[in-house]
Amino acid sequence: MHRLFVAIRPPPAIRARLLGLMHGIAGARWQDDDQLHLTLRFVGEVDRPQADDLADALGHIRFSPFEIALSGVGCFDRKGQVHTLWAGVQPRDPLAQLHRKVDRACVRIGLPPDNRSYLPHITLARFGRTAGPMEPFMALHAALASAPFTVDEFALYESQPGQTGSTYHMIERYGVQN
Ligand code: 2AM
Repeated sequence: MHRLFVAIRPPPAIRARLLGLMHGIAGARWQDDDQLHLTLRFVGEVDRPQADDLADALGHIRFSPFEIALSGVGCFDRKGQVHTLWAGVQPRDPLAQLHRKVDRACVRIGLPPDNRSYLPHITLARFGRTAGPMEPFMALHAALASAPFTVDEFALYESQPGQTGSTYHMIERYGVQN
């Protein structure tokens, strides 16, 4: 089985900016450069034929290039415990549109639709039980902003669990086609 997701890889200057933020929270497992991405659609475990079908279906997606920029930081928590720290992006609309197109491609090949609300983000760190206080970091970076960057491609990735977090391998890249 293959654990897949569809994501946008931020350009080097944006990744460098994010890597520069990564300090100041005890217990944070900061992402490294290779791991930085903005998920459009988490696919989950699929078998080889489904992975091939999905790779094909994604090739039929048409979209126009658009611009986004970093915008603020946020957390995901479960039962009052933060597990993910992320950087936000704006505007979210063109990402939500692309998310829907990717979701339709998934449905077309027989996967269930993703009915969860889509909140585009770039994960910066993950936490176990021992997360230090987040407030100073959140306050410092609440107004995080960047120059806009163009999104003109996305890619299908495979996630492989490892001892220092997951390793992501690009399977296929999809550009803007007119
Ligand atoms: P996260 O960074 O917020 O955890 C690969 O795992 C990518 O798919 C990550 O960006 C992850 O988001 C995202 N993702 C979305 N839903 C997921 C799920 N149910 N399990 C694992 N990853 C998920």
